[in-house]
Amino acid sequence: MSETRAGFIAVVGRPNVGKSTLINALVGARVSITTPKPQTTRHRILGIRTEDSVQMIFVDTPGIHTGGKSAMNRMLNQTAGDSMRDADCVLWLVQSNRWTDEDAAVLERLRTVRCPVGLIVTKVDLVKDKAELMPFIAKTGSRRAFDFVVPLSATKGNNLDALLAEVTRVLPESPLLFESEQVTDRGEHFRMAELIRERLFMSLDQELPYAITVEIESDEPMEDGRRHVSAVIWVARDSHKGIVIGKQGARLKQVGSEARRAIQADLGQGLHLQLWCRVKRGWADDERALASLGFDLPDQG
Ligand SMILES: Nc1nc2c(ncn2[C@@H]2O[C@H](COP(=O)(O)OP(=O)(O)OP(=O)(O)O)[C@@H](O)[C@H]2O)c(=O)[nH]1
Ligand SMILES: [Mg+2]
Repeated sequence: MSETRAGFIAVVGRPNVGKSTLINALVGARVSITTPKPQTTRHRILGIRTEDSVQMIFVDTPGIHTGGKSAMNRMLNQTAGDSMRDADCVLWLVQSNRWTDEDAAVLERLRTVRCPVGLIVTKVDLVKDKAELMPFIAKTGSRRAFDFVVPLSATKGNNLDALLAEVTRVLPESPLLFESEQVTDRGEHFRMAELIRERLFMSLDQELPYAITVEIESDEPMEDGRRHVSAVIWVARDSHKGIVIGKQGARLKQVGSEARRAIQADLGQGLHLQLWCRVKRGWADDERALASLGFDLPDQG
């Protein structure tokens, strides 16, 4: 019998460094939503890549951040921390030539990690003169001991092979843990809700209310073969409802049609999508409300 390797690779870093984009590129499927805005990812999401005898189970995590004191902020940071603790390997992402206090906070969290840690310098395509990257990579690489350092661009696909080779090297011998065709652990309704939230985040500018979550309320087959899906966009304040709905419902309508197209592409099936916006006051500050909306609350110890 041939030897197989498999393991969990936690992908961590401050918000917006490119964690989800990298995992999607490595898995070759859009398993996690991405936007130009920080705090896009809110859950632990697996992206699975299987090649012959090696299975890499990438764990997407919420960006570790310092601002924000709500129950949701605590939950996001804790989810990221737990994923690191349970991993066989950790990839710490830092954006090219950009070091912030939040990166320093993540570095602090890495102190207790005992498994192999790789430093991944992301978005190298944004630096025109590559010589300018060298001092940054050297400086960041000296901040702790790393098992490997890989600068790459997920959007351009540069140097992903180097990362895959390093991860393969450090993964433990293990039977494969998922079916080889499976690319994520998340089901259809989760992905639908995420695609709606992605379109909403893209549509909202600076006025973005972070306390938005989406819940699939019903999903019924229609006579014409399509599916009828009804989803609720939960906001935390009355004033946010107007922002989400937009002038004469324009934003909700546009988000609805963009999300419908994205979901149809994911499902490969026609869809009728109905969106509602409702207020659940202060849900992001309330752990019970978070749990009822499908957030996995960390153990309280
Ligand atoms: N130019 C460039 N942009 C990138 C690259 N990787 C990611 N981005 C962009 O960076 C932004 C953030 O990417 P995400 O993948 O959502 O970042 P994240 O770390 O998952 O963010 P959170 O989920 O909020 O913690 C998006 O606009 C991406 O398109 C890259 O290699 N090059
Ligand atoms: Mg993300």
